[in-house]
Order: sequence, then structure tokens, then C-alpha cells
Amino acid sequence: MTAETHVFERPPEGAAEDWSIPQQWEDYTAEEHETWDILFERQLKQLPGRASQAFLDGIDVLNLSKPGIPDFEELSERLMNATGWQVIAVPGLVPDDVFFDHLANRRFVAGNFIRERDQLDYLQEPDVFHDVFGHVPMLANPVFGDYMEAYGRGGLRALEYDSLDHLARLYWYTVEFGLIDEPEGLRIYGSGIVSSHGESLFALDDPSPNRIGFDMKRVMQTNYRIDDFQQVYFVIQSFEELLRVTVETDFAPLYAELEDSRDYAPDDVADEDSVITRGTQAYARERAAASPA
Ligand code: HBI
Ligand code: FE
Repeated sequence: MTAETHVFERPPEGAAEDWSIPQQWEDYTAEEHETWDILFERQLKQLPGRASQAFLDGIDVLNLSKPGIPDFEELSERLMNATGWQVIAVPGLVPDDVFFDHLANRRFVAGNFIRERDQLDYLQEPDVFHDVFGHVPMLANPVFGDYMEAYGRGGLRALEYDSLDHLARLYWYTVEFGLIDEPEGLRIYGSGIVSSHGESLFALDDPSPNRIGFDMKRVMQTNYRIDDFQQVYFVIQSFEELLRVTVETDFAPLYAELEDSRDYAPDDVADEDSVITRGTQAYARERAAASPA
């Protein structure tokens, strides 16, 4: 179970029609469990005062009877009791329609492999630490659980409208890289941030990125980068509001409108934006200077 390449076009050998595979928890090595424990401890220390209350409350669902990488069966039982969600193992990235169908049925797909020891801070593909530590605590929150299901349904519809790129941006800037405005200040709920040692500092503290109030259409117009820390974070006021706008939005006319509207670069700021912090973009500039395209 090492991280080679996990992108396939058809369910690979041993995977079911829905791309699920047995997790084979018994097959993880002591070193792999230890990798989980190292990452888990490190983030547990860093996240109080940074992660949203919903995420911190949800972490308890990961405290299972055995240490190390969670056993999905036991994890699913606990999650099922909390919000009716389950976690199933997949070999890597699955096709969009498969992904959305699982979400719409309250099944979260998780890679069963874990990053190598020399990649604790950087990896391209979501491994079990990102997928389980990053996503599962939020799925223990009833409102967020409903949002994820609504997103899955929306995804199935977006496929019909051929507007997946726009909807994928919503996922990116909420589920993966979202911030929330809580009474004590900005907090992280996006799984890509909470599972990253570096970005869980950067997203809140660094002067470089823009932090902008969430607006569904604006988010869907905004490109994102997958290779480095984000240049913009969108801030929601509450999970209830996020769920409400997602359920109430009529996506067909919105997609039609988006066809004819401009896209924003990750570092753009528009006149209509409700800017919370205007970033310097110094980090992104330094990185670009260090590695010219
Ligand atoms: N597959 N395993 C896995 N995990 C994902 O997050 C994922 C995926 N397939 C498609 C997909 N995400 C995207 O379509 C979403 O980001 C919109
Ligand atoms: Fe993710």
C-alpha cells in the first residue's frame, strides 16, 4: 500500500463496480500506522484556536478502539450513529459521477494508502490522512453532512448541464479550503487546510492571501491552484447559510449565467467583493520568482 499512482479510468482489479475496495486494515505496517500517529498528533496540537468548533467537536469520532490509521468499519459505525454517513475505501481518485453518487448517498470515499515518511508535508493525491482526518470530523456535523449530500446531488445535475468546472470550484473553496467567521475570529473548516501543517498556519496568519466573503457565483467564477497554498480563501458566516444557499440556488440558470461571465484569477479582487483581508500576494510572488514557468 504505497503511493504510486492512483488515477484510473475503470475500476481497477479487485475494485467493485462502484470503485470501492476492501480497506484491508490488517495489512497496514507498523510504520504506516506510525505515520498516521505522527500527523495526527502534530495537527491536534496546532488546530485548537484555528479549526472551526465543528471540526474540533468532530475529531472525537476518530478516537477508535485501536491507535493508528482508523479502521473504516469501526469509523463508519460511529459516523453512521452521528449523522448517517459512512466511509468507504477507494484506490485513489474516482471519476466525478462515481464520486457524486457516493456523496449523494452519504458515503464518503477515502484513499486507503498513506503518504511516505518523506512526504509528511506535501503530496499530490489525497491519502487516508487527508481524506479521513481532513474530511470525516466535518461529516460528524449534521449541517455539514447535509451540505455534502446536497453537493453530491448538485454534482450529478451539473454533469447533465456540463458545468462541472464551476461546481468543482464550490467544492474547492468550501469543503477543501473554506474559512468560517466565528465569534472568536476566522477559523478553518476546509479539509485541505486542516490536514496541512503549513497551510493551517498560512491560511489564517499569513499576510499574503486575500480573504473574501463567500458568494456562490463569485466562487464559481474563480480559478484555483492545486500546486501550492491558496491565494484566496472564501469566508462563510455559518454552515447553515452554506447549506441554505446550496439547497436554494437554482443551478440551471446560474450555470447559464456563468457561461457568459468572466472568470477570476485566484488573486483577483473585484469591486463587489466583501474583502475581509486584502492580501499582499507576497508569498505567491516569491514562489513564482523562485521557479519561473
Ligand atoms: N475522488 N477519491 C476521490 N476524492 C475526491 O475528492 C474526488 C474524487 N473524484 C472526483 C473529485 N473529487 C472531484 O470531482 C471533486 O473535487 C469535485
Ligand atoms: Fe479532500
